[in-house]
Amino acid sequence: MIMALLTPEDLENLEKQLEMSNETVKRVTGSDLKEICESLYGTELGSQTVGIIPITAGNGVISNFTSSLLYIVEYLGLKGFISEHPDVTGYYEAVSAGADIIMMADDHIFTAHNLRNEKIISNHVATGVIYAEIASKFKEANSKDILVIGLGRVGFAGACHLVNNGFNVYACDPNKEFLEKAVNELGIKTYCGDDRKKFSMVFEATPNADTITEGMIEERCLVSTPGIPCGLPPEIGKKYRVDLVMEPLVIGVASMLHSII
Ligand code: PYL
Ligand code: MG
Repeated sequence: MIMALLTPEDLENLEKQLEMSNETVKRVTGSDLKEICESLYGTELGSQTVGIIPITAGNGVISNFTSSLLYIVEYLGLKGFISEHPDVTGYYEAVSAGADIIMMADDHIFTAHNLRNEKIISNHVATGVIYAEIASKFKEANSKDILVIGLGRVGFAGACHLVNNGFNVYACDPNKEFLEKAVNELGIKTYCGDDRKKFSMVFEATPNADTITEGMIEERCLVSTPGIPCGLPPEIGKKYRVDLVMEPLVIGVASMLHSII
């Protein structure tokens, strides 16, 4: 199953996208991204060096992917470098140069591996967990009910995290097998369009637009999504008091790094 791949356009103005989403996170949850990651994983980033390796497999290198990772690593206060060579040669180079953490991605897995403590994480798990966590910390929520849209690798990881943290998870996915797996393994409740139930917290993890409809959301609502394109139609965002936390890479990478320190 080919996962949705980032495009160079998705990664443009990363600093602006990060500033905007971090400001929203702080306003709607009371904590900023760093505080949320620190309390979520119980870790603080130190002065580790991250070796970033371009990978030519599959669709090949995304022009600004590794440079975006270097920006994020340094934004988070770590040291980083991009290996001169890609693939195996780059891996050998980065480890030999003393990298503490290796980051690299093919078309299926984007991983961060801490060579010092052996911890390893994938972007889809770390992203699902952090975006679900952000949705669940909405200060103005008046119940533990939370809607998860999309139960693929990212959505399932987020739903699992929310169930483990005692939230009433309602979820939907057009793929019946994904839905059944989540019901059987996580005990989530299924949500379908003709339910009258409305939510003030929504975690959306699909590669589709317009997955969020008026019938799903309270008048005041937080939508947290790594999904590209955005699942929230702009007219609905304007018509109701909806806050949106959405950003293509930084939030997911911050979660990855905090999870393996
Ligand atoms: C990690 C992102 C989040 C969403 N989709 C994932 C994606 O686009 N993965 C592909 C990343 C390919 C990177 C390429 C390079 O430049 O090294 N192999
Ligand atoms: Mg992200």
